[in-house]
Amino acid sequence: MREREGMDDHKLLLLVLPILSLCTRYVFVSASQVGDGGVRCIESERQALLEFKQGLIDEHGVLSSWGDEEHKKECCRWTGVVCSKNTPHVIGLQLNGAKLRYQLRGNISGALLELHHLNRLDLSNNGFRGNGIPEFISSFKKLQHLHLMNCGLSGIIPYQLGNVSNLKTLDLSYNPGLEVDNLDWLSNLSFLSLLDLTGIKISDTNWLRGIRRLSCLKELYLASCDIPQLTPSSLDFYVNSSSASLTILDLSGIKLNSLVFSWLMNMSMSLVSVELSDNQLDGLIPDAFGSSIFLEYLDLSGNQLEGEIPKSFSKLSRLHFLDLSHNQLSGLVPELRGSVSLRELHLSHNKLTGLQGTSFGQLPKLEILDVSYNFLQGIVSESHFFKLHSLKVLDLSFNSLAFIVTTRVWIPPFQLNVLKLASCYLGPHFPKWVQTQSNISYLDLSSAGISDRVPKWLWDLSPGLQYLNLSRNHISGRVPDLSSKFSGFPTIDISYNNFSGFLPLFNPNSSVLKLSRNMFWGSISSICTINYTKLGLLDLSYNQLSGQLPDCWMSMTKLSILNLANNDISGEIPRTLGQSDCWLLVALQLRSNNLSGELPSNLRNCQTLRLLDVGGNQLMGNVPAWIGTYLTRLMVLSLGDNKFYGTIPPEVCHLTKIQVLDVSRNNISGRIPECFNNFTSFVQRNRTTRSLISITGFVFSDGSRYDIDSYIENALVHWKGQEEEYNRTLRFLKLIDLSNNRLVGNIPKEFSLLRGLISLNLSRNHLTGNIDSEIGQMGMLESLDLSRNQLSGEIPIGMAELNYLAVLDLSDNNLSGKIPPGTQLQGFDAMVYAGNNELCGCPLAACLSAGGPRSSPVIDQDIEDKNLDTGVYISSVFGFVLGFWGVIVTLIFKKSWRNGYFGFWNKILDWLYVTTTVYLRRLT
Ligand SMILES: *[C@@H]1O[C@H](CO)[C@@H](O)[C@H](O)[C@H]1NC(C)=O
Ligand SMILES: *[C@@H]1O[C@H](CO)[C@@H](O)[C@H](O)[C@H]1NC(C)=O
Ligand SMILES: *[C@@H]1O[C@H](CO)[C@@H](O)[C@H](O)[C@H]1NC(C)=O
Ligand SMILES: *[C@@H]1O[C@H](CO)[C@@H](O)[C@H](O)[C@H]1NC(C)=O
Ligand SMILES: *[C@@H]1O[C@H](CO)[C@@H](O)[C@H](O)[C@H]1NC(C)=O
Ligand SMILES: *[C@@H]1O[C@H](CO)[C@@H](O)[C@H](O)[C@H]1NC(C)=O
Ligand SMILES: CC(=O)N[C@H]1CO[C@H](CO)[C@@H](O)[C@@H]1O
Repeated sequence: MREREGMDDHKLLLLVLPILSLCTRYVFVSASQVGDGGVRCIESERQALLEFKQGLIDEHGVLSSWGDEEHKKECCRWTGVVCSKNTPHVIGLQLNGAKLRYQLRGNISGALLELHHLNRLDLSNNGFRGNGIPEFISSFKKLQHLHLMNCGLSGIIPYQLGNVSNLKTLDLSYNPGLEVDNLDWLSNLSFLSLLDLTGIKISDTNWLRGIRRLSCLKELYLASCDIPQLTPSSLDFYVNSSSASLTILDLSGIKLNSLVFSWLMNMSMSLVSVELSDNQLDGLIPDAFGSSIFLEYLDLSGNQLEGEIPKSFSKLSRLHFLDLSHNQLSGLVPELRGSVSLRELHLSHNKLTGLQGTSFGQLPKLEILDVSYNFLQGIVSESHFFKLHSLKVLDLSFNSLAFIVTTRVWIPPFQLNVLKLASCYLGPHFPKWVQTQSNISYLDLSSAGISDRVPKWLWDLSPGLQYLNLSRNHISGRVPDLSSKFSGFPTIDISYNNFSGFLPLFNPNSSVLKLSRNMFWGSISSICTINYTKLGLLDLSYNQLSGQLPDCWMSMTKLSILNLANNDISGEIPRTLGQSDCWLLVALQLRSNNLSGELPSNLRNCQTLRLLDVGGNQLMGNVPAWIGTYLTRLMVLSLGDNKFYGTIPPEVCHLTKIQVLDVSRNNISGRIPECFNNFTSFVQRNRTTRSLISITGFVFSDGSRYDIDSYIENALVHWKGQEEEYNRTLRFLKLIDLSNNRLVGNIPKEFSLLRGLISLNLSRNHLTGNIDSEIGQMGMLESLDLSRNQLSGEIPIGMAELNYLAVLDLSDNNLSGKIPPGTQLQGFDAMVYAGNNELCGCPLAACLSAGGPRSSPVIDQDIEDKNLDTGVYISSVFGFVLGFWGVIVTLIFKKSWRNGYFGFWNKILDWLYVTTTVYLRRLT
């Protein structure tokens, strides 16, 4: 969908550009000859214009030529005023704000009515915010052209416009505040040939009826209107189809359904340009399009059209633009031999399965061919490109095609600018014919099954090369000095290959450099030649780079992702990292290196960070409090497997967006702060939040976007590595890992409030106290590891409510009592509970005396658990009673026990009292 967004931007730009354009001031001067000194201008019209000017706010003096002074008397020379050639009357007022460079604001004065001969009124691109369309306009009997595009007008369009019976063109587009509730008045405009209502609200359910009455209409623009669905009744209305003269039609982005086809097909003989993109068209594309023999432009992209592409398209000999992308079209791509004018063919994002014959091979004018993201199978060879002399853009990516050239030396008939063959099998050798493409600026040969040495010519292929993607092949060899190669702001992705040798010098203007998963070795200091005001992404992870991190991180104004993980980089993290301008840094990954020293406090300046991963190094010092105070947008924080010491600063709880918190395998002591319920992302139970998606990606200097979300998702996969398998979408992962430290004290009660948490690991610490009886509230928990602590007390019965729990480890604690019976807690392996000497019940050995006399010396005052229902109560009391009498009986017979357990008895009796009182009170 990214490309589609791009298109929207493009459209927006088209709208905005004229307004901003610095074109020289466009001055309309009367076309008439002015007699020496003689003033042609009619006084009453001049006064009317001055009064009109008074209603306006003209901050930039656009109308400075309008005035009462002697030398300004000739109103036919005023900016934007057009007088007739033959009579002195003002016939045109052209004050388009885009052409005048500045906007006029204010009100449109009724004084204009004095201009009885006005034929053309253009006030587009001005700021009449809050005003409606003035009703007096209906009194201009001679008005033929009314243009009020993008004027900030609002309100209901007055029906009286229908009285301007000579109107030929009416443009009210891009006034989002405008609404028309009835289009019947249109029928009076029998000369109307152009109607542009783009972007306004049309609440007339019979809108099509009004439009179909316009027998002279040639151009209709209703794109992006808020407009009711077409119903069959809107088509019932009788229209003499022979009168239909529509040639240009833009109905994109208005949720239109396929009923529109039956209307269109009745005027198929006149249509030249049809734009129906981003609607809700479904079903088949009507074969009848093939009879629209004048059709030049057809855009049906972004719908749900199915079935095959009609073969009749081949009859459209004038068609030069065809876009059927982003639909559900299937079957073969037809031969379009007859569409000899075709210049652009966009078929991407469909379900097309193959190519018929040589398909597009016969289209001599074809410049853009995009069949990416389909299910195309089979082999593409030279013969498919036989006559494509004009081809500039070729995109076959993400199909199951193999591109096999059979001649030994193939010299293609085209010179491409863009070649996208991602996931197209080209291998095993590097495709030689690419060498002939010396104008190429975008080259994507990723995942192409190439197992070869990189050819030397590649690096000098084209001086205009800006994008090179060779990732996910088995390409080997060295990368030469690139500092003077490529142009613009190059993107280079050669990740997942077998490149080796030293890191090359890069083009200083590079915007994306991905060299991860290769075998580059040696120092990384060459990255210092990069101009960080251009670089957005630097990924050198999974290589064998060593040496120190160079100290050249000033002005990283564009840098969003820096990934040096899984190398052998040593030394301290330089202080300049973050010292200035890390405004856009989203991810900093230094994991699995040999970095030492402390985290430089300058990183606090990088407040946009979402992912900070320095795990698996030799870093030390306290866990910095500034992480919580400044880096409040963090979603992933990994400090694990380092030498951090001290306590967990309570400031950590400011990280309300955190989803992965890993400080495991350090030397952290003290208590766990009692504020973890501040982690709202953990508290929210919602499984479907797309939290990581809130990073929408950054825009490069060349306008392209980079998808940071998918990058981070991948990063998380790597980050988790083999340590733990998490086979669902990683953005849903919510994890806390504090294991392998020296934490003491209780597990704070706040943990039970983390209802969205999926994995909790507190193992290998010195935690004491009970497992909170409310733990059952952590309903999303799938993995819980509390092993190797000194936790005591019983396993709370609430734990049985953790329905998703798949991994559990409570081993090596001091837990006691009976494992809550009859729950899924029995389903775990006995190892899960091992090393708790006083724990019993399935899957461990049965408790002595049917209920566990050795159980629970600790009285659980929290038994009054709101979540426990009466049934649970009854069973627990029943269990108690059984155990109680079991003990009594034993004690009666074993005297030695009686003395030993005297103290224990006192407690049990207290507990019996409390429990039964509570229980009885509840029952009544
Ligand atoms: C518009 O024309 C109708 C008749 O077609 C007339 O009744 C009405 O008064 C006119 N309105 C204006 C504002 O001229
Ligand atoms: C329909 O069109 C034909 C030919 O253009 C014309 O002769 C006829 O009068 C039209 N009929 C109506 C009802 O407008
Ligand atoms: C390069 O291609 C791969 C596979 O097609 C893709 O995942 C990756 O995002 C591309 N790299 C860039 C920088 O566009
Ligand atoms: C890590 O770096 C230290 C110096 O900071 C060095 O002594 C040690 O050998 C390095 N370890 C590895 C595994 O490279
Ligand atoms: C919880 O987070 C908010 C917002 O960041 C912060 O103001 C508050 O101090 C935090 N509470 C604790 C106990 O840290
Ligand atoms: C952990 O920190 C303590 C002091 O807090 C220190 O005595 C101990 O040696 C440290 N252990 C390691 C493995 O660094
Ligand atoms: C008014 C008119 O000519 N309507 C025709 C439109 O086209 C359909 C077939 O597509 C005919 O059935 C209608 O008569």
